[in-house]
Amino acid sequence: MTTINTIKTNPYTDQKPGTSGLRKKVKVFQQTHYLANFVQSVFNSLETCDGKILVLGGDGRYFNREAIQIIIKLALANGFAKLIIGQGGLLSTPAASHVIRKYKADGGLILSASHNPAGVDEDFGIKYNIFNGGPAPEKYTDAFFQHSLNISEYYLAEIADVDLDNVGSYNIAELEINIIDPVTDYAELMAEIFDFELLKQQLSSGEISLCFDAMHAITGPYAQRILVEMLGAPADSIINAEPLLDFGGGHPDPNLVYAKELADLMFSDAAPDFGAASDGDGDRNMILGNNIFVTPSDSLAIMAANATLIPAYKNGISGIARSMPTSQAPDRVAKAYNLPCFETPTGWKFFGNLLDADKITLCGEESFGTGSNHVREKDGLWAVLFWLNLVAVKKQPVAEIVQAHWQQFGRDIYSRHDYDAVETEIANEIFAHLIKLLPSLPIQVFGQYTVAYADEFCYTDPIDQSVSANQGIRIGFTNGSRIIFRLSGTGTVGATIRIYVERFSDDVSQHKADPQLALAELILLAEQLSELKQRTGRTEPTVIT
Ligand code: G16
Repeated sequence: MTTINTIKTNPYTDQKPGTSGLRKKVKVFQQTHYLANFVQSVFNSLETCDGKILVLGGDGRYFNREAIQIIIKLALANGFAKLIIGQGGLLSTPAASHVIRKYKADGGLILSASHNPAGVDEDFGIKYNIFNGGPAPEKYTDAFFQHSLNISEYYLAEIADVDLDNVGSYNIAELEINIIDPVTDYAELMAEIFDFELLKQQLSSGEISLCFDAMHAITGPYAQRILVEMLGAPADSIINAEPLLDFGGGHPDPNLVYAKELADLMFSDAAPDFGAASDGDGDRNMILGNNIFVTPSDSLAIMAANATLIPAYKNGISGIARSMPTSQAPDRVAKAYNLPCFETPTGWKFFGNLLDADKITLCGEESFGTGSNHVREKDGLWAVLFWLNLVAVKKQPVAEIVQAHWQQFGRDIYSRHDYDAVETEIANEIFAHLIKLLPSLPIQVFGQYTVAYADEFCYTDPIDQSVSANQGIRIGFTNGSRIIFRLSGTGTVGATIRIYVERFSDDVSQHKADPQLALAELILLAEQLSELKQRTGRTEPTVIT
């Protein structure tokens, strides 16, 4: 008989999940009972754990293995029947989503702080995904938080640490532990979606040359298996391929600032045809061509416009969804093809109901996330393969594909300015000030921009009618331009203020325009309306994408 210990504990008051799970500094997670409190609160909020199947894995960052051992003991003590764990404790977020769906698990715990840096002084995170493979919707995360505020004990099985490194299945007491290869199921799924024959032909012959930056995070082994071993790309097509506990000290956020090595290469004379990067847990993607960066909003629009060229979507797509701050480029494609188009709050969890109801096939966010109904998470390598498949079928460079899209639909010139680690109180004051300003803005004229509406985004889910209020400030102009203000839900230090600006242009001469110049008037207006610079003392954003 395995001994189950009841451990007395006290609640922590800061375990409210953010945009994507609970993210904190490693040192916060290492506090006595902290992780166990949260996981027990998740388990307490489920109807029952008895006989259930749970998937477990993470992005391999510092504290991943320790956390997994604690969770195994909690899961056994709480009555789970089976744990499916990625070998070495590894599973990318999209792979975990697929494994939950494929093996009909009841849910999964994914250990990751996504694109946030890793290491003893950096970030860790944990999120719960439900039976459909998607991030727990708000009614779940609210329940986790409520339980965490009232927790007084948790349950821990007295067992030795489990061997995570050998694939296989065995029992500890009544709990079946199944250690699986983290890549195989996912790679098989990709081979069902894309034309692997065509890709193999073009990648192994060098017809398409590529550079994929795994940023020393989870996608290294996935890219190695799929791009190199299955599709025949040269081994040096992957850079920073080895996953490291601290992601090599880098910031595994695939954008032009943090994936600088890749960006420099793609804008040099030595640029290959195709460049891409993914993030810490493998759900984000950045797409580049020779001397061109594809914004995530354009990427979604271009995917939607060309979906029928990809085997899995050859019969067409049911609809598209984008998060509110994502540009309106996908909406133009939806309109042209007479497809339903949905605008959801930021956070992948809001796409789950639409995907389950087959209202949409493709969805995406400006925050370097795109995905489809194949899983219930955004999916970095899927996006890379989608683009490679597109380039292979069209036999056109990325830049030509993008230019042709703009010719047909016009260009939504877009940029996001981030101000990181702003004092929380100051950030709250800025938002309070903006909210106060909103009623006075409509019909005011600022240079060439007349305000059409100014509000706080509130979303009613079309499937279950749940309402999510306060999802960011929108200022829309009569010419379709927008300024959006949002507070990040994934940061761990102070507050991160995001300003998103977009302007539509169907003037071909604007197709080469630098977004910072083309958007200068709107950016200045956003800074003036929010009084951001005066209030924070900052002179420029931390990151511009
Ligand atoms: C997470 C969510 C995304 C969301 C992003 C926004 O990304 O999964 O759906 O778009 O956060 O972040 P923020 O609230 O900071 O703007 P990830 O990749 O961190 O899991």
